[in-house]
Amino acid sequence: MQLGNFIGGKFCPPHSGAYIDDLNPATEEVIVRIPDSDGQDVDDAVAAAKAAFPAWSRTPAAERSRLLLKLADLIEQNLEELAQLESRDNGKTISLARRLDIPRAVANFRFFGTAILHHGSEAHPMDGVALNYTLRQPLGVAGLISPWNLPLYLLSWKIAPAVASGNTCVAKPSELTPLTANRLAELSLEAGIPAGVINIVHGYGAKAGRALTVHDDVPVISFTGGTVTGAAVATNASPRFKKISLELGGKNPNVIFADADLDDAVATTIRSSFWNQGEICLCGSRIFVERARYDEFLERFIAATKKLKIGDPLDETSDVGALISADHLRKVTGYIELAKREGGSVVCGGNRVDRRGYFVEPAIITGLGVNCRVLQEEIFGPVVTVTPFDGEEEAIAFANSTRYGLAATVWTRDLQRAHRVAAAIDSGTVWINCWLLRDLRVPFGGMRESGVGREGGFESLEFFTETKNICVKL
Ligand code: TXE
Repeated sequence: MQLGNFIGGKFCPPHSGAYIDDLNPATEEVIVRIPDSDGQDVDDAVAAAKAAFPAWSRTPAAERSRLLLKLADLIEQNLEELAQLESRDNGKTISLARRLDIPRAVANFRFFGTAILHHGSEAHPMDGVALNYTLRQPLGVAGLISPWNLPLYLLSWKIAPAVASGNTCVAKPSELTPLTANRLAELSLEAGIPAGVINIVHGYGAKAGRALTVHDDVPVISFTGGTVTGAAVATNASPRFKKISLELGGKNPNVIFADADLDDAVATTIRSSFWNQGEICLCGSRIFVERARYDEFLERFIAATKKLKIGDPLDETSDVGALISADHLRKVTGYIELAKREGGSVVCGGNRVDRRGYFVEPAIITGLGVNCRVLQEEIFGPVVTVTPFDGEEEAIAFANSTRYGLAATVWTRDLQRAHRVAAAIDSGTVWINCWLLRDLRVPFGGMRESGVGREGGFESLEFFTETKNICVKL
């Protein structure tokens, strides 16, 4: 079976006639073939989006809202099918796809589909001399590049605000996980979203993705993916003075003080370490535990990790599924080997599972210093390190010892310390005694090499619009 690009409301083959195999990472079998699109296909998609822009940008917000809410309803009605597609395409467990990925895509469309109704402009009267007001206008064709780890969740995080605020878009989903993007295209037609408002071009990042980032008719790029790729996107888009948002990698610290509620800290840390096989940019991968409770935490954490069931992602009872690809499996297991060479001990898991598919046991590593590569580089798999610390100052220094700054978690029952430490950690998000709770109204993004720009809430609507100051003499 072959998928097409979704351009101007129609599914079209790529100009080159070339296709890419899309594999199921749990079985290594080809599920479908997707277009290996090039610049010509991107040109077509951008032209379709550009043609749809004048009418869509003039469509009343209430009507745009109605269509996006209809799309949200359709995603919800097809939740089970979408969860199955996501699980087969990505290797994630069906239970997580059902609980996290697809409901969050519904929430994204509902949130931005209603936020647009409440988003206004500001006026600044100049003491009877003049009146300034700020007009917000959509930018045109938005280029949206998304990764494979939360395919529909992150694609909808971009499409929903872009389109809600009156832009049209060309989305380039990851070549590793095209299935739910394709289904979203079909549902957008069913919802009645006009042809050309949402366009989807499949293919490799270096070809189709790059063509989008350098396209003269695409004034805004929203990218989520790895830091190295983010740098390439910035290099290509910046000389063209595009508006760019980059949501990149992380090496998130999880700081557990001795006074923490350890039952909760262990249970939550299991999720923050191994949900989605550790393939969530917000997963905590460096766990720091105050020395007085280090042994106790480690023992309980290892025991809980050993109870996780690794297996067929479509099995309701599986806790850990397959990694996304053979390349990624090599990367992840390479870091487990590196940990040993750096002097660490793999105290739990870390072996490839003896079955077809890209499965690796969740791994816990101890005995490494904060400057080792394993604690510095993003692994993006089910691999965490556990390190003891002494006192608040050292905890903060350890947390801040990487080039990243995406998310952090702090566990303590001391209210003042919780706030002090949260403020001192260089991170776009800090969770206190919890993980992954997200109110869609809050700004989201990373510091340092975890990214540039903030999305979420009205900030996303602002990102996808340009302000114009209009000054009227009174
Ligand atoms: O993602 P890429 P990859 C991290 C994680 C992972 C590493 C690499 O550490 O191991 O990144 O993953 C498109 N111009 N994260 O290689 O390359 C690509 O086709 C324009 C963190 O799988 O970042 C895909 O659609 N686009 C992360 C998207 O960029 C390009 C999520 C992301 O792919 C491009 C995923 C180019 N030159 C990986 N090259 C997170 N922060 O959530 C690639 N792409």
